[in-house]
Amino acid sequence: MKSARSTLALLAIFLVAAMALFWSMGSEPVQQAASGNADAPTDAAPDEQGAAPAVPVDSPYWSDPAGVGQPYPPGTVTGLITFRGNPTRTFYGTGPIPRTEPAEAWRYPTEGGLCGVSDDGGGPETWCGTGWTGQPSIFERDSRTWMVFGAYDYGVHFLDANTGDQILPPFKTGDIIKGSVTIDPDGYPLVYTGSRDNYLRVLSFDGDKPKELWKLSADAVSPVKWNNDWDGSPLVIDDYLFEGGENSQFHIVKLNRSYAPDGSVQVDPELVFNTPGWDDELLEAFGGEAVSIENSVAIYKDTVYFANSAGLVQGWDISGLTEGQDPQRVFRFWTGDDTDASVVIDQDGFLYIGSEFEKANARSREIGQMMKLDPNNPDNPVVWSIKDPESGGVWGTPALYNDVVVYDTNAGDVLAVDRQTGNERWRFQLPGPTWQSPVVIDGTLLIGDCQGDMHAYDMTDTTVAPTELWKVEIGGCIESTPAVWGGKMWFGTRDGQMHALFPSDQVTAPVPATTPSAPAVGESPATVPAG
Ligand SMILES: [Ca+2]
Ligand SMILES: [Ca+2]
Ligand SMILES: [Ca+2]
Repeated sequence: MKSARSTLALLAIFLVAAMALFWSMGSEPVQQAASGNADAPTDAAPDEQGAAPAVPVDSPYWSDPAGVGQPYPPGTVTGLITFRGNPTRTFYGTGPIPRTEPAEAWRYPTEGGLCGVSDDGGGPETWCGTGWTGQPSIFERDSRTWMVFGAYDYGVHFLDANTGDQILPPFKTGDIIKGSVTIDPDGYPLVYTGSRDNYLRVLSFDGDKPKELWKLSADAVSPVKWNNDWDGSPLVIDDYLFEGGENSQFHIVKLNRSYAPDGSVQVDPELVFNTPGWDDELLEAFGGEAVSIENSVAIYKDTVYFANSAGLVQGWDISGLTEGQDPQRVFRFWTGDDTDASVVIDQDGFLYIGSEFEKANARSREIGQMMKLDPNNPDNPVVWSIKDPESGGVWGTPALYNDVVVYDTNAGDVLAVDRQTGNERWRFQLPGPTWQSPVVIDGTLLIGDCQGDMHAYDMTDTTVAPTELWKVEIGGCIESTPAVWGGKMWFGTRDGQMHALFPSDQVTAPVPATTPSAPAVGESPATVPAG
């Protein structure tokens, strides 16, 4: 949060004063309130063991470096509320992930699947469950743990994360939802979600059913290229929303959130900035119009980073946004190939990139599929890179953990790379493709495979190959990124359902083991890229 937002600063001062007054009146002091985040995670920032630096409420930046590895920066919502948890896409939830085999607490729906028919140009097909990226959001609200996610049945679902019961009926968009929703970080009962139906939506969930308050069409801006879906998980900071679209444009929306006199939440959004995510140099070099932005934008300090399907990684300076200055592009790097993994940023501002290997062009052979970039050295930003075309490259968003970065590949490789040197520490193989993003919390690596097994590995020592702690057979390709909260785990599969795995001592009546059903119909991740 930028200190320039004087109203917020004043509000904070007022709140502190009000709390001080409350305590001085002789009430029981609420200790958690003083720390501001009662449920602060126990896992340290990726860079450090032990105490993580506090994220300053009055940071001069849109996204403070101290927020790397931490939950969504100062806001009022406790939870995992966007794809990879925060603006640098480096928070995966809270542990501890159980070290012994968990039990399946619930499944949703209890019968049948979350299926919908969609046509990506090759004719209508039935899609089931959740896929890439498909991470649920988990958050605390009204003494309940909520879970919100979009699925292939066109629906945005609102569940009690502990029971799997519907809190609200689903909101149906006009097509399948591939991306991960974002929950408003400031406590407004709002969810931001894309869909393949060409709209990015703002939905409210303060009533007895979710309500559409606003939507942005992929055709609202021009020029556009290639497609019109919205897969990226938006970021919301200080009433501004940041989002890339498959229309190949980057958008900034001023949300103007407030409450109506009757107490219901309202928005009055205004598109304040948009820019093509391509340039002539890219079109010429890449040789095509497929320049969609499908990853989720990331923000570090005052720069927004994203990449597109032609492999252009870019940074846009937003330091003057609130003063009416248009963002300026300050970083440009071409990987050569489709980059759908989100840009991951560490505390020092280095970028970790994963690219696919589809075009098989000279640039992607030269640059490689996994890389660390230094945006402060724009003429020669490659700190290290790994050439691994045989793997097909990367769809999952890499995970930072202590001194390594963990990638997974289309071929099912899971590997750790020394963040300093770029040397590969270890690698193992799962039944691919693995398109989900690895989750590492408190020394435990959680990752599923496309045969339908969820695995946990001991990763406390990053220098040795992880040993498997447990494996649970779920059935159905696990293509979506899991959400973890308090050691409980949630993820959807391409078989059609959302699954909840809890530490076994917290499950009284486990769901019977699944019999893997017929292979999911529709797009197979093995043959069709994330377009
Ligand atoms: Ca579409
Ligand atoms: Ca793509
Ligand atoms: Ca897409």
